[in-house]
Amino acid sequence: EIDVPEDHPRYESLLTRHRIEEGVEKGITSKQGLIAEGRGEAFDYLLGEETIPSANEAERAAAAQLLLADHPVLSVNGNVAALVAPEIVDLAAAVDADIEVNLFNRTEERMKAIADHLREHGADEVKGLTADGRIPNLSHERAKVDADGIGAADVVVVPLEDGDRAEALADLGKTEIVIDLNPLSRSAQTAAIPIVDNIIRAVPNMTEHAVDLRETAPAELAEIVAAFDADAALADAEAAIRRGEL
Ligand code: PTJ
Repeated sequence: EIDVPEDHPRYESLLTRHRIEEGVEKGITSKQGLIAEGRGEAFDYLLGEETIPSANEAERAAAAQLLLADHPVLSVNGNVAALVAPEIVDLAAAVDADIEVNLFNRTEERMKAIADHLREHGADEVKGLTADGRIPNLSHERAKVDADGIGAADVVVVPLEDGDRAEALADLGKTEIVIDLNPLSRSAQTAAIPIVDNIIRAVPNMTEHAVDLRETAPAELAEIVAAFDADAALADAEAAIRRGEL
């Protein structure tokens, strides 16, 4: 389906780009999603297109936080669905989380296309279409959530999220795990656990950590979460980007 030479030095980056293009063609990803992808790629290039150690720590802390949660929800938008649909399904299974489609530019067509796409990749229940809950302090379309999904969640994973929505969710008292390659974005700055890594590496690595930590006692999981320092992780990612060692 995708014609990218595997020996190309930037194989993964080209593959990602093709997936986003395909997402737009299938009505999953918004046109703005193409711009967001380009922005992400620039940061990823400067990070050496690899998971830096502080991001790996964040992914481990996020896995611990998700295992401790009473009602974790993974939020999926048009970019996330195009890039990591099967990996999101695996993570949800590993930490027993709900999956909810939650769009910045919400249209019923895209909501449905993404829910169908997730189901095709193994999700049995996809939330977001009921939209009987609201996030306060956001305009109508952007505020819609499922009352028994993100509305009732204690921990939410919001990848590639807009800053306003990330702040509004944090104001609601939800513990936020943000995946965003820009350590200076408001979403990353708002997060309890910011993960500065490409979502295509971050999600499978979170699942691996969750599988490793599955038998770990809650007190020990809580220690892993408490030992994580969000400000230090953001500063470390920013320093890595500024050094730009390639
Ligand atoms: O599908 P929708 O309607 O919900 O819209 C989704 C987008 C992503 C278009 C929307 O949320 C948006 O406009 O987001 P922003 O404000 O462009 O923010 C996206 C952030 O994600 C930016 O900081 C990018 O650097 C970052 N980003 C882009 N691609 C990746 C990424 N972070 C991690 N992995 C990526 N592959």
